Amino acid sequence: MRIESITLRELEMRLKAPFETSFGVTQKRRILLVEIVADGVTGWGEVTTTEAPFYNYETTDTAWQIISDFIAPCVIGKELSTAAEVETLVSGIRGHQMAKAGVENALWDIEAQQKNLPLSRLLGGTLKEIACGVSLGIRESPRLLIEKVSEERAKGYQRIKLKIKPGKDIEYIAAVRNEFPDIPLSVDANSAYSLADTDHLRALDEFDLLMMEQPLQWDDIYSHSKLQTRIKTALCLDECISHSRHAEAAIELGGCRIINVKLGRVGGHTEARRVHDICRTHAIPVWCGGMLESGVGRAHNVAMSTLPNFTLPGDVSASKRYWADDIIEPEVEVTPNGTIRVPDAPGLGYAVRRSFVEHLTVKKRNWKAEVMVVA
Ligand code: OSB
Ligand code: MG
Repeated sequence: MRIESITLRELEMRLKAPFETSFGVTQKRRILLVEIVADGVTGWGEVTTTEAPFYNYETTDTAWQIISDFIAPCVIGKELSTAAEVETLVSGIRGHQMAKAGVENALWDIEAQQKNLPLSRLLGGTLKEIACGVSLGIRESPRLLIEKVSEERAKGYQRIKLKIKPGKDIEYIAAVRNEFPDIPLSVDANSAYSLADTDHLRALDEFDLLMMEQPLQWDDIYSHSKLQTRIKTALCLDECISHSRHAEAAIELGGCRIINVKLGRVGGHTEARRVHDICRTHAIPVWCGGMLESGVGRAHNVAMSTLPNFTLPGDVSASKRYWADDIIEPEVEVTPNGTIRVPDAPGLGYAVRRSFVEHLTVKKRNWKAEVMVVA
């Protein structure tokens, strides 16, 4: 595939409801989409950065800059035989996985269309339906949280993940567990605690949680390995895992028993598959995390979640939970059993609503390859 054109857009999209984590409240999303044309075929990728550097160090603005000044110029006009090959073109850029993933994933969409395969199949996915859970933001009271959990359970979601932070943890989890004694339940602290809180975190052991996600510092695998020896609940790493070498280190150190794979956080489908494979070799289950994505990112998550070691319900849920109108059609829908049916059309398997995307676009930049003159 010869990369003929790259278009970077920033979209402004408003979540239906504010989402609160230990690092803050989000409602207005600034989403970057990457549209690439190669050999006349169009592919789409999403940059899954947050607006501020509170999840990891990337932001919507840093990704715009890294793609504009470094990634697009070194990719435009290049000839690749597979999407995975783009990795070598951008390997000199340290970090900035989310910026790289937006570009790489658009190329995977193109490769799948060129090979007339659904992206899930091209990636090696086998599942026809994926299991869905939901991630619930922090609420004002345990009572309001219980109401939200009931609502999501009624829709069929198979696992409920509750965001926690100091002061909004034990009391909330105890209340939900008391109301729903048997549901699969997990918590996500987004790095709001430290090892000094070990006794406090151990108090969560009694609630039979499926896992505790990323309680400690965002870049500290070693402290998680110490915590894991001191609590019974399985730790799951999210923020700490930026690539497959981190996954290997975390597993060897005993820093987690489960890994959350996010396409953006690890740099795209190629590296996500490596993380998946390493975990599979070590019998560490994985699941697909979410970053409040638009339909484009969501569709990529659906494809990735079909790989065989995605054995736990992910945070990939219906478009309607986030957006009044999503930018893809059909929108991502969840069955009454709490699953998403994997599309079987070539590529992403969902169509991008181009005129709606244009309507939401607040900023746009394009790169075009020089026209090749055939003598
Ligand atoms: O830690 O999984 C996280 C959203 C933004 C940043 C980090 C996280 C999240 C979520 C939301 O949990 C998951 C979703 O997209 O529903
Ligand atoms: Mg998380």
